[in-house]
Amino acid sequence: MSAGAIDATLVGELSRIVGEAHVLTDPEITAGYVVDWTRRFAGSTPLVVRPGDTAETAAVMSVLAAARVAVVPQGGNTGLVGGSVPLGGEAVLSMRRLNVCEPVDELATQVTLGAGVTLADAQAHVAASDLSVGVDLAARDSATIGGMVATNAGGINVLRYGAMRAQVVGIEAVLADGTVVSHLAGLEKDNTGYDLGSLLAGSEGTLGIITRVRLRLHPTQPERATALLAFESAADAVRAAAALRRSVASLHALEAVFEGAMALVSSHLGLAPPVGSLANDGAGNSDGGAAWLIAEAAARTDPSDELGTAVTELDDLVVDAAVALEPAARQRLWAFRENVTEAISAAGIPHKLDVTLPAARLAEFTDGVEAVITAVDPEAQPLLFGHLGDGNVHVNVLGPGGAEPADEVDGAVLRYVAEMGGSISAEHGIGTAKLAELHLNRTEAELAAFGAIKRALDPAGLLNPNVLLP
Ligand code: FAD
Ligand code: 2HG
Ligand code: ZN
Repeated sequence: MSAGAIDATLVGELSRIVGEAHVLTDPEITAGYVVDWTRRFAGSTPLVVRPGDTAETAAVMSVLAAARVAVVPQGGNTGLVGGSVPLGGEAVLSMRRLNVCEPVDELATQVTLGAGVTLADAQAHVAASDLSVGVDLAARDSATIGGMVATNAGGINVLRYGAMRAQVVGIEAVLADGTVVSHLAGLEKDNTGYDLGSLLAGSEGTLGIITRVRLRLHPTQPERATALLAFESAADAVRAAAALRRSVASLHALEAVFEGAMALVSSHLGLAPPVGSLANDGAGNSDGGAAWLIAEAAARTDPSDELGTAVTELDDLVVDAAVALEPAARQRLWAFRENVTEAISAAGIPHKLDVTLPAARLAEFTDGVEAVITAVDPEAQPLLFGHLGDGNVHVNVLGPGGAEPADEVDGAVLRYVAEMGGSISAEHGIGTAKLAELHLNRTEAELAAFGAIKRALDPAGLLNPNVLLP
């Protein structure tokens, strides 16, 4: 259905809508659109179309729908579950040219952004009004607002502001047949029926093409204090995280890096962790080698006393701590968390299992998951880190020499998560990577409801057909 229907007439029709320069068919040029960020998922496409606005997106979709061409919407292509690349030979609809930042609505503290605006550009745009976007993540220079809504992205500030869905106060999208649905008034109270913004958030390109998003904004919190804390056990880190969440009202981020991931990122950066020591440093130290937490407080007035007091009250739980206030010093601490994904990618092609555990099972999980993995693939190397404040652990698994681990590792870890009452996808989505395991978290009745919604909005199944829905 996808490749066969594309001929010169169709390419001509699309070129008339978006301009010849924005219909790409040369495999050398389309190559950048078919492999995902991790390099684990690679497909092929006969066609990449790059519309410039909503009207062009709608016209392109009606042409593709009439020709029954399946489509993968793509933003920054930083997604980590294989959902943004054409694994079944689909056309790619690249949304990056929809990059208009409309003026900040200072009275409503909201802004309307094109789907292709990068998070970094959105952050810079609203910072001029002393406001900030509620979601922040390390892929900010490439990840787009449309992609972030489509995945309901989480990131480092979820414990304060919620994930992307919680930021959306209005949405505009193009449906599979080219119809535009637009609801961008951004009224905080608006009970006039189904909330399409909520439905499209987390829909991973399967229900509609997001073209514009209206986001709620938050007052900037310019005064910051950041602590890096080392622990001898995962259980101590989990207990400390719970205590910090209760005692630090200005808590802005609460992140974790476990031993294997800390060893890898330290070696990638060429720096030893500023506190605690790595068990494999050859020195035989035991002063905190199991887990590290980064706790950041942010407020309009200096939050360092609040954070400092809370850290002191952790007492014997913490083996060692460093606190930084100046941006450069804080960034030096953050480097050990923000660069983990890049360090893993430099080491090989991981399987990424992004999961949430109930607080009561978190430490048991982080202690037990290595045995679950090595029982399936004895040579696999687990690397754990994540957003501990949200109960969200990123389990990355590398095979020997950086190769992929055995495929069975994924199912084993995700079953372990489900048995503990957790979620098999905390923030990255299901994509194609976790399709086979979705049933672990969703009942047959729920999956049937998903299917009914999909058929209602995309009866021909043209939007991202290899993603999310079994
Ligand atoms: P893409 O990767 O292009 O697409 C992702 C999905 O959204 C696909 O299914 C695609 O079809 C769909 N899509 C894209 N644009 C649209 C649109 N306009 N309309 C409809 N569907 C669309 N994620 C987190 O949640 N938290 C993190 O902390 C985090 N950190 C990251 C750090 C790094 C270094 C990297 C590489 C990734 C990280 N991610 C994180 C994952 C990724 O950045 C997010 O999933 C992000 O939301 C993807 O945005 P994108 O524009 O790159 O979307
Ligand atoms: C993060 O929190 C991202 O750094 C990426 O969600 C996680 O690489 C990963 O598995
Ligand atoms: Zn994350």
